[in-house]
Amino acid sequence: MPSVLITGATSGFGKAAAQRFAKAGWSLILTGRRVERLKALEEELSEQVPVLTLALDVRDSDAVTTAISGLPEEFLPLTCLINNAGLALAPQPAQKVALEDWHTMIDTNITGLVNVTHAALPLLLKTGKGASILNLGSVAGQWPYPGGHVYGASKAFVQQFSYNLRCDLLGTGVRVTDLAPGMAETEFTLVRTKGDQAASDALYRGTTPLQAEDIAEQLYYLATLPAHININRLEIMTVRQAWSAFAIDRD
Ligand code: NDP
Ligand code: 8X3
Repeated sequence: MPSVLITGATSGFGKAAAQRFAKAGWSLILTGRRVERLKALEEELSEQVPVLTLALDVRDSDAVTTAISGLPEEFLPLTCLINNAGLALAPQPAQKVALEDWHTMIDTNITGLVNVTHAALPLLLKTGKGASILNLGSVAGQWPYPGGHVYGASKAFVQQFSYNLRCDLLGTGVRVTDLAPGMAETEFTLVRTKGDQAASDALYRGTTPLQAEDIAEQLYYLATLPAHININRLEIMTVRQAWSAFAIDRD
């Protein structure tokens, strides 16, 4: 039975991915900070497949290394790592935001992702052919927009880190993908606005955002491609989102 390690499984893409991989019979290693949600997910899915939950903050490198290096044998070999835990904060212009929010994004989206990757690499290398690292990037990593500042930059890191990993992993059979979604309706905007449900509802109202299940389906697709195929970057948007014109400052 293949096993998948999903960071940020307590909500959104990570939770939907856990449900999707469970449906296909994969063993699940699920992480996140909110213990009650992890417990609920374990209760929901452990009737279908073996589930191991690890309450983890991805920013804590010691905790991450200890947990991943000590995975029980029954959850090995590790076939797929989904580096999904992440967040945006402070949608205001750069000159108006708190430095602490920038640090939190960098610590989570960059340092956290690197912590988990470093800890899981030995296990993925042991699996070799057919193993995958699926990193959640974003359209914001490629396309700038107002208020994107450190969030977009952190996702640009995810893209380049994914590409560079591919170079080093050449010959090992381990695949790496930067999966870059556009607007998707999860708790993402609630987190970004620090709990402003009205702002979150307003963003998604009157359009058709991607749903967490759409991304989960892509993750499952990527993880189960024939072993000789590596999709380097997969950018995905709702058909109701596109780019906009350059902004011009006029007198
Ligand atoms: P959600 O807010 O719904 O889920 C985010 C998940 O990340 C939660 O499970 C949360 O768990 C976890 N998380 C956040 N910080 C930490 C941390 N320090 N340690 C461990 N886990 C953490 O958002 P999405 O599902 O939308 O986002 C998932 C990923 O997809 C993110 O990387 C995001 O940047 C990216 N993305 C989202 C898009 C969108 O429009 N929704 C589009 C493109 C990319 P907990 O709080 O329990 O720790
Ligand atoms: C989040 C998607 O469109 O808000 O990564 O940048 S978007």
